[in-house]
Amino acid sequence: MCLLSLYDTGDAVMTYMRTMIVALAAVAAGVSLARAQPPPRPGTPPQIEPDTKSLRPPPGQRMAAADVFELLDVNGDGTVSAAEWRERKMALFYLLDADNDIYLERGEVPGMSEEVFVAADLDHDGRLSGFEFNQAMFTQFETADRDRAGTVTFEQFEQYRKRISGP
Ligand SMILES: [Ca+2]
Ligand SMILES: [Ca+2]
Ligand SMILES: [Ca+2]
Repeated sequence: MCLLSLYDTGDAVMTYMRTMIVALAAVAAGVSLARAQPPPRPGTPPQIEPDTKSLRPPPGQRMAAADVFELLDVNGDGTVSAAEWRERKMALFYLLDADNDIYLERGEVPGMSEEVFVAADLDHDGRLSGFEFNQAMFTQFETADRDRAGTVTFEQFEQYRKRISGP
């Protein structure tokens, strides 16, 4: 009797352990399934809101710094924070891409020095993809926030814009 109940208990523990192992295996399988999802293809810029096409200047004209700044300043407090910059900086890419081919050719960033352009052009094809733009040193918040105050003011953004799209 005593042995039997001990056996029963042991069996129950084994069943419990087996259930746990199956459950853990299922979780592990779920994790590896999630990891198997392919990463976004480099060169495919993330879709952004709002639509930048309406803000894009007519051919031959520069984008208005005030309009772009307003787009970047999500909460409308008059400065662009690092989080706002990260959220909206791809809007700059779309605005600068005048011929809408999802690449920035040399002529689309006339204010940019050759050195900065070459450094950003990771695959050396002479144009900047959305991926390259996103990764580039010149699109990092710290580059625009020159005084390291943690916010980009309109004046700083105007200077930044000139360094990319010219005076
Ligand atoms: Ca803001
Ligand atoms: Ca282009
Ligand atoms: Ca490139």
